[in-house]
Amino acid sequence: MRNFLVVGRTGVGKSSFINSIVGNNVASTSRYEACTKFIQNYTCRNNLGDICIIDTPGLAEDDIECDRKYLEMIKDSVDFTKIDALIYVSRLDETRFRPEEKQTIYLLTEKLGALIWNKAWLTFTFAASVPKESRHIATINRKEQIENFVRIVTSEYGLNPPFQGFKIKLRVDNTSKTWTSKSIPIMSVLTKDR
Ligand SMILES: Nc1nc2c(ncn2[C@@H]2O[C@H](COP(=O)(O)OP(=O)(O)OP(=O)(O)O)[C@@H](O)[C@H]2O)c(=O)[nH]1
Ligand SMILES: [Mg+2]
Repeated sequence: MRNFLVVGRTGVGKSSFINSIVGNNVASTSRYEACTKFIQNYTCRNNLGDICIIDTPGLAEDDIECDRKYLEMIKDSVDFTKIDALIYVSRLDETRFRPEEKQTIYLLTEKLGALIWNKAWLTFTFAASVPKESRHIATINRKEQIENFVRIVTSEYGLNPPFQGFKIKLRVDNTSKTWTSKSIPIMSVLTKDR
């Protein structure tokens, strides 16, 4: 069984991403308000393997104390020695590197420790909201923004060797059944031994 911890700002599509993987609407989602308030585990079994995927409350929802409370909840209920990857979710269709995103990366590092980024994957959601012709460049730009910032923050926390970048990058659109990143079945990525 491989275990994944899904984190990111509120509304970026963490729960929707989990629903896409599990194939059912197991996790509640909301268009208009911050939705997930507790840590929730979802298991998924199919012929490609078993996974457990952990949904978490979105960060940068309200004030920083609310984020710290959510991160304490994650720390208390997740066994980090059993986590195969931290899946950091962000929207592909944003162009500016927002202060909320920076705050989220800061707080994740402060509360969960810089080492967590060594086993981090990056998932971009809302990919279909970016015109097809600009999707590739948008992916490169957003990935660099995020990776550069993670590198800066983790170096402040003394991560050595420095952050090497995300191990796996996925680009998806949760409203469409076809994965935009080369239509790779997501389960094959999540269950593959690496
Ligand atoms: N177009 C599009 N909409 C999406 C995508 N992913 C999620 N959404 C929509 O965005 C809204 C928020 O999605 P959620 O899955 O609830 O987001 P979340 O990150 O779990 O939010 P919190 O639980 O508040 O942290 C919902 O209306 C989803 O239908 C996507 O890839 N493309
Ligand atoms: Mg959610």
